[in-house]
Amino acid sequence: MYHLFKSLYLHATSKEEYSILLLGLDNAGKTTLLEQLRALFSPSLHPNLNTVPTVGQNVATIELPPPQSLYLKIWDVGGQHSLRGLWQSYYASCHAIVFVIDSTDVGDADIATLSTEAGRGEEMGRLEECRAVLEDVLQNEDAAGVPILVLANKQDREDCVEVVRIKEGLVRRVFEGEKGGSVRDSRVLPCSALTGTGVQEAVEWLCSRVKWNKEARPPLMR
Ligand code: G3D
Ligand code: MG
Repeated sequence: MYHLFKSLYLHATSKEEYSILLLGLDNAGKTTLLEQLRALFSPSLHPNLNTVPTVGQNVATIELPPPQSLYLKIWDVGGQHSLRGLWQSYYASCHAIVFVIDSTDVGDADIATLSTEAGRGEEMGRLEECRAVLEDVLQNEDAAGVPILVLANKQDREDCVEVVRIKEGLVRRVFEGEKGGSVRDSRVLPCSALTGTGVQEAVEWLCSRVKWNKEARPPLMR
């Protein structure tokens, strides 16, 4: 009887927890986004927006009030080239991926303008690097079927490329290209991790998609 009541109690008081993986090139704004999320959902905290390049990982758990009533555990695992090998180990246990793009550092964001020779020999441009890294994520078997939110970050800056160009010129072409991997839930949204604009919308999309996909990737209960 005790065990029955205990499990009923735990069931009534526990919430679903979903893991979200923040990926993207270094300097895209992942750590700033993590700090902004932490502050948005714990109003007593002031965001620490003075980020330093991430070595290792940062993690934050945010609690969403009703109607969502769930936890998001957000992993920022660093985007420098040397750290990207670590991403693989997070794929199998994540429920959604956020791919952060620096909208001021992708040229004209049109991968059709890249020559096929680009990236071989000479150092890769940032647009080429962004495409290659996004393709790697999409092609990884452990990340198959995981919803992906692409954030066109730094939209507060005057020199940013607008979201529609990033969506049409880069993201759609990668998703529909031969290295686009399997069909999956995805969305491209504009945001500014620094000012917080668009962050709430990003969280709403993530909550709805991880719930939608919960049979394929069940949450932890805590
Ligand atoms: P990363 O974790 O992806 O490597 P960071 O990126 O979060 O460390 O951010 C890299 C730089 O971009 C930081 O500037 C940060 O303030 C800036 N940044 C991040 N998001 C935004 C944004 O939405 N708008 C603007 N204008 N800047 C942003 P510094 O100068 O500290 O290197
Ligand atoms: Mg960082």
